[in-house]
Amino acid sequence: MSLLENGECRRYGLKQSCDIKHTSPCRCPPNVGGERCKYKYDCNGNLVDWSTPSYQFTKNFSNGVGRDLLCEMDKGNGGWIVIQRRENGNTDFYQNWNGYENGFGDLNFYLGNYYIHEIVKTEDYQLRIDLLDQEGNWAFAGYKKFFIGGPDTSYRLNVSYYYGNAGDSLAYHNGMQFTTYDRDNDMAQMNCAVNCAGAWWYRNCHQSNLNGQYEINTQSGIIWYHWRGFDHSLAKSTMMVRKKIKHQL
Ligand SMILES: [Ca+2]
Repeated sequence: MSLLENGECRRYGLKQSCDIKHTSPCRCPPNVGGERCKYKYDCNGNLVDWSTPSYQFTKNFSNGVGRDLLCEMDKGNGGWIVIQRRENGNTDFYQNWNGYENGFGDLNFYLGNYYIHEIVKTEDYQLRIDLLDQEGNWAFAGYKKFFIGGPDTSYRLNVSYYYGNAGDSLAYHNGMQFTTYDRDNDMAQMNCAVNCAGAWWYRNCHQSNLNGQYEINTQSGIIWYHWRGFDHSLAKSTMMVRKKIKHQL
């Protein structure tokens, strides 16, 4: 809890604990000092009651497509748009460039690089990744800066300012373009998407492979190296983005 300081959100005049120094002030921790905060932010940046549950909403994108998005309100103080989710092995994540650009899936899904870029292109978004291992342990990795470039950059990854308890298995991928089995943008001689049975911002392959194969305990699995190594395929994964709230001090 060292990241948290007691303070008052000047912008809204709310007396509550805020993470003043490190992330987005005025986002209330769900439970501090035995008292629940009264408010948290939703995915539109509105302050809502702390008990507001996760919800779906429709966002219209500049290509004319309306997509249903999931707003996660329970994890990390809420207000997160889910961009990737693995819950079970029922969805094929070994998809081609077009699949990863436009998205696929339902319960298990990838929102699509085009849409992720459209959401985060203002470059004031953060990323949170929640992971469940095969023994039922949870861990998370947060990044205070998360951005992917547009199609002309092959959705190049720009991620930094890690925090969390899962370890930083994305730093190795920072600056890389996206690779699928039919489009090789990685630095290895072979195609890492083929070699690791997924699609990711591969470098000379990976330290994380969250679009890998379900229940395959090798580098082709759902891997977050700094937490469970290369031979433990994770049972669940959720990737979420949230717009930073500018505070006024
Ligand atoms: Ca290659």
